Amino acid sequence: MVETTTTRQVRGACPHDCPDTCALVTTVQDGRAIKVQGNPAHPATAGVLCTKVSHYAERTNHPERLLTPLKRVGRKGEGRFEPVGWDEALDAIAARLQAIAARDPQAILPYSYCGTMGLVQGESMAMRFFHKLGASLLDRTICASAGAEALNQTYGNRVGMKVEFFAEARLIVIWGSNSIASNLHFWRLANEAKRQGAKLVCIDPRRSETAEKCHEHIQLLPGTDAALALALMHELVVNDWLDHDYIAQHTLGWEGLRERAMRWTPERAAQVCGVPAEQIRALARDYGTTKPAAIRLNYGMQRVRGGGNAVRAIACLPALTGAWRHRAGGMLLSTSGYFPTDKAALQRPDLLAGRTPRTINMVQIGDDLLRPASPAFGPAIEAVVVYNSNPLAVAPESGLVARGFGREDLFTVVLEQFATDTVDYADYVLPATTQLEHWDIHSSYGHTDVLLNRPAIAPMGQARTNTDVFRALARRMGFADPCFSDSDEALCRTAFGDRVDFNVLLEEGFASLQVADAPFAEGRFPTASGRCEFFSERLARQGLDGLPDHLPNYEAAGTSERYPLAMISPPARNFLNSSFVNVQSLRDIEGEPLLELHASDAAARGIADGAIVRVFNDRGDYLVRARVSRRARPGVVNGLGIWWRKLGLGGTNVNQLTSQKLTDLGRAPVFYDCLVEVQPA
Ligand SMILES: Nc1nc2c(c(=O)[nH]1)N[C@H]1C(S)=C(S)[C@@H](COP(=O)(O)OP(=O)(O)OC[C@H]3O[C@@H](n4cnc5c(=O)[nH]c(N)nc54)[C@H](O)[C@@H]3O)O[C@H]1N2
Ligand SMILES: Nc1nc2c(c(=O)[nH]1)N[C@H]1C(S)=C(S)[C@@H](COP(=O)(O)OP(=O)(O)OC[C@H]3O[C@@H](n4cnc5c(=O)[nH]c(N)nc54)[C@H](O)[C@@H]3O)O[C@H]1N2
Ligand code: SF4
Ligand SMILES: [Mo]
Repeated sequence: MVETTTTRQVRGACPHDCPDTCALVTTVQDGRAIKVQGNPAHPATAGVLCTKVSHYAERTNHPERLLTPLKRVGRKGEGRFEPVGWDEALDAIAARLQAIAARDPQAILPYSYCGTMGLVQGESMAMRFFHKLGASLLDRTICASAGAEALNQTYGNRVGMKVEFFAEARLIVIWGSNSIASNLHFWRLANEAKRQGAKLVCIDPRRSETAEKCHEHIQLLPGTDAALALALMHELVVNDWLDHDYIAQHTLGWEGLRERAMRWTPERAAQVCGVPAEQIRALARDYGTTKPAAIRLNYGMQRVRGGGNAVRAIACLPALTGAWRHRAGGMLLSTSGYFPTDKAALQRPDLLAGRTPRTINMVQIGDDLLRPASPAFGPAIEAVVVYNSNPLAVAPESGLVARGFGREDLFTVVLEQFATDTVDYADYVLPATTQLEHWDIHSSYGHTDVLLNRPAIAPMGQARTNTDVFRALARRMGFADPCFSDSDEALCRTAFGDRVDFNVLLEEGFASLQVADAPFAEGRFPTASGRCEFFSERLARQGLDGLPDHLPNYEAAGTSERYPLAMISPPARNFLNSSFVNVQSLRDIEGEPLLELHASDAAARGIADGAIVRVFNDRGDYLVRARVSRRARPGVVNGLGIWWRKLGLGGTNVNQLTSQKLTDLGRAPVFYDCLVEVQPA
């Protein structure tokens, strides 16, 4: 007998919503993906993947993959289905959408986020379809829009330091991020700097894996970062650690900001932040006197009422000290603004043909699914098409989200790889390909390379790409525009046009953008004034404060007798939002849903380590195992996310407790601005 094993390697890109956007190499044996590794040729990846994506073959070949279209036979939420053929499913979906669109297409809502960050399987063919239809638009705000808007208003775009130069910094401030969990390749660079003698400081209400490995941990109360930043400015002024020349030439609005900062003594900020004034003074000294100093800001600190203002306040710091003069100084929150993505060519808003559908904010899907028709709102939502997202688990106030999706008259279609909580509410479930089975192209928000993802294997079972589903629906709806026939490879080429050399992508798998090493060494911020705008004329014109300020949380710690504990819900290290929760090997590492609380808060409530507790507020209840832990500070509990509701003890997850309120800038969610009480169950 002759052995005919064939093995080959295919280059790709990690699809997940993670700043690292790693380059992948998939080993395929006899048509089956057997191993996924980091591409050693891609500098930012350096041949290393996180634990989650090292398990990607397991996820792709998972016995619970959805492999045929399904039609609901049980009640909404029950998750009982029978298999149907693709044609039957697509015909039924097209007919139902057509009937609704004939009355008002705005009654149809796409709901999607970043299950894949791919520009093709994300918002390309799908947006073309919904634009042509005239469906409601979705405001995709659930993650980063407070910080994004803050950067736009301060630097003019979502731009910052090049991540590789963190390795040369002498001081690194990790602000609102658990880098070891969510930004592993940055952490590698931070450690390189540490070995060269750099000091690492972490600012986080939780003593995270990252915080305990830094030299200093400032364990402030949630939502108090702007107060801390203003007090740092106070100290920079008082001790004259300012770069007067940089301020004069490259910033706007210092006089006003200076006046405001002078009202924030370290003592005042210490009161608000719940940390010692001495610690604030010491951080100011480090930041004011160490060069180059770099801030790795991340999204954890903007999920509160004043999140936008806090990002603005922090973004001012490197302009005050002139840290931007050095390539290893400055700040990085996002690099996404550097990418010359041709969104209009991918998404074709021209297909709206003059119509201006209403916009639904994805954060408030709970309320909006339950809203009746009205002149202000427009038609009630009659159909939702979900792809690349799991709203039942990830959207705030999920009791209402479940009630909304539970409406028997709502028509719900879900494109998914797995039977998530959202799938349980679908009328039709369409099996989706994974990254190993389709083409895609990726920008990044943590580095400055474009990555190409080639399919490594054929689609599993009857799975189809998102693009294929929307092409097929477009055909059935009679949408004849040629753009509905574009192939995925053609869409990959469209994403950057000739601004990125596609041949380099085909050959290497990645291509680097031309970005200056020290992009703001001589100012030239992409704002209207060309300066770093401490004062934003645009915000002032909207009737908002033109200068950054501290805005207390909607639900600030210590302001409620009934709900005395502030709860944050950062992601677990081995999940990616609610993805991977069903991968057994990763779930085994995480164990089960946990609530970390400080020994003093546990003792005051008679809660022992390991006990099942009820976490609650006016929005709902969450049953979870308590872990009495040094990771929690007094007064703050950490409900690690984002578990699937159906895997939780009481059939809910942490978002049962979070609210649908919005941030000051960017209309974003306030997941970490949430008061609760905890009792033994
Ligand atoms: N392993 C893993 N990696 C991920 C994800 C995941 O789910 N798992 N999610 C991905 C996604 S979608 C995103 S957006 C990024 C997010 O990545 P980051 O923005 O880096 O956020 P996290 O690592 O989630 O860490 C947030 C940290 O902020 C802290 N925090 C909470 N409230 C406050 C506050 O008010 N102030 C300050 N200073 N800190 C606060 C939390 O305790 C937590 O440690 O990570 C991506 N990477
Ligand atoms: N309490 C709390 N809630 C949070 C957060 C928090 O920190 N705390 N974090 C928030 C943040 S930062 C974010 S970004 C959101 C994330 O919210 P989502 O973007 O909804 O992220 P996931 O939970 O990972 O769900 C993505 C789904 O897309 C599916 N998927 C992946 N690739 C494809 C594909 O190619 N095609 C199709 N059809 N499906 C695909 C996956 O199987 C997965 O079920 O959650 C937010 N919710
Ligand atoms: S999730 Fe992040 S760290 Fe893990 S492989 Fe993907 S891009 Fe890399
Ligand atoms: Mo996110």
